Amino acid sequence: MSPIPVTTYIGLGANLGDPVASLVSAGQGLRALPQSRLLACSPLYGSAPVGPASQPDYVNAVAALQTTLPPHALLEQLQAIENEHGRVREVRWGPRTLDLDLLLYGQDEIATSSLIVPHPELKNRNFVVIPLLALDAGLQAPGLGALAALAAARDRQGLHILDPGQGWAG
Ligand code: A4P
Ligand code: MG
Repeated sequence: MSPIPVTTYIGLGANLGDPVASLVSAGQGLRALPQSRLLACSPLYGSAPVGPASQPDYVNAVAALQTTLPPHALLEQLQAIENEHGRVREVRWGPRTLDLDLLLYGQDEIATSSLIVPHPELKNRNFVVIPLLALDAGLQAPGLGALAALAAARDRQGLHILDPGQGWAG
């Protein structure tokens, strides 16, 4: 019997080189993943850096992906796309050419040494919560409840939709 497809959400972020080009190319990478179908992409957002302040603003977005890949296999695929974009892991929360985070994997809760889902910082980051809600205003996250309620408590400080922010993933 074939595995049941799961809807997952991937956070994309970049603030070095040409961040928009990196996200466009990462979107193509997501579209090409095995056992997967890219369902939708949020607008692109410009976003003030969280973490060390002496780094450029980020471009962020979220993609919805339907997949039959198990969670750790999906994470490996995301890391392969990061590596194709010259990602070098140096400073925690420091600048990067491309960061792909596995935000949600259906309603699964995962806590292993290499993968925590929902992403532990999801609820603290308007550049994740607001794009998620752009894709699904009724989205629920395990352990967090309705994201709309989280967003009500969050501001949009430092976050703006880029022009053109739609249709970037083809
Ligand atoms: N890992 C565990 N759970 C996950 C998950 N759900 N998704 C592990 C992805 N990876 C996960 O990640 C370190 C390890 O986390 C991985 O090897 C994986 O096994 P990393 O991407 O190598 O390290 P990092 O990104 O430097 O650290 P961290 O804590 O993951 O940073 P974040 O959370 O990715 O944040 N400000 C704005 N405005 N926009 C941004 O996009 N991004 C960051 C990076 C900081 N500030 C930002 C933004
Ligand atoms: Mg990361």
